[in-house]
Amino acid sequence: MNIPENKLSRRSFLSHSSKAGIALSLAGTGILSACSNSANGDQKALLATSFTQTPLGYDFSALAPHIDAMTMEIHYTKHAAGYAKNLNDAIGDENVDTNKPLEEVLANISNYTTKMRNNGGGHYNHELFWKVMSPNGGGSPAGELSGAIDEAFGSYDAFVTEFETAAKSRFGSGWAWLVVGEDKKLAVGSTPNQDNPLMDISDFKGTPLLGLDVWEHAYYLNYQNRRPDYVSAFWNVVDWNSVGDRYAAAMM
Ligand code: MN3
Repeated sequence: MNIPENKLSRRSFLSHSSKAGIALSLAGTGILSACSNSANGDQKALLATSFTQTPLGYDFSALAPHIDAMTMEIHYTKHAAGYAKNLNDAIGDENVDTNKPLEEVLANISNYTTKMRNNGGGHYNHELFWKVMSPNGGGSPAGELSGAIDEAFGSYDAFVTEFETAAKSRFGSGWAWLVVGEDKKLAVGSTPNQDNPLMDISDFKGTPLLGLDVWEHAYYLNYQNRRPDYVSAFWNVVDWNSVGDRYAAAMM
């Protein structure tokens, strides 16, 4: 493989592709697997989500006191497991090729049923949520992500304020997001229900780096009606290494 030519062609390809479609297009054409031994392929694979639940990388109690053990257990084993099960029913009913990543379905979700939209979104959103949290989380972003946050929002504190506003002001159930937009710049927004920024029907689009579940089931046992307290506590468990890795992959 001629490395410089490969990099050049990838760059040219990426510059003409939508962010949300990159990993999908690569996976779908076999380019991703062809480059599976390269750092580029490994990084892109970070943004691909499977159709089944990934085991949690930590104990249900590991995020306490910020997110309590019972909330985590019910959230993972009941709510998220339900989305995964219903998604698998839907992919059978609607003949989805599961050799392609879930992201490809989400990017074309207008062609599928409401069941696919709700459960495909629900599964993707939770898989991301578990990955961007860690018992060793907290602190603040480093490296290129830190610089990009400063550039997009003015400062880390300004980003936090904007993200918290998105999370607190989402009426009813939904998610707050940090994404890389099609312009390669960071943006904050929110989506209703189990929609997400990968979906073609979404008003807010991009490649998700960080997502916060603001459905009541995510916080009610510990925080009751105090969503703002839950949103503030979230920063103590954010895994900025994971978010930074996603940023690097999304910018390729
Ligand atoms: Mn949830």
